[in-house]
Amino acid sequence: MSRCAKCCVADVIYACDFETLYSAGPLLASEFDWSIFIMAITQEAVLSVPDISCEHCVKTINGALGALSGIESVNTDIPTRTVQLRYDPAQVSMEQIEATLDDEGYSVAK
Ligand SMILES: [Cu+2]
Repeated sequence: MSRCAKCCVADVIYACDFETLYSAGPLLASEFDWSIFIMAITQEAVLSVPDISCEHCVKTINGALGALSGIESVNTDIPTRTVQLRYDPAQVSMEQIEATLDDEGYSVAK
């Protein structure tokens, strides 16, 4: 599903609940909870990576994905062999994420 830029902006405004913010009166940028904004512009994904087996894998994956710009958070889990991540699709694509994992020797199960 691809959405136009206007839809994305509208989504962010809606998700940040700017209506409530405006009715609450002036607010300094330092007082605004920017995590809401980050949650609104980023996407969450859970990737199944069957080759995750140990702490070394966790370090490698977290390091490689964490180095990409647009990756907000990475959480690699050994028991479930999954990589949970939050990323900004405007900065990094799922193709780039999968290619990075591939370069490290991990393929994503479909
Ligand atoms: Cu390992």
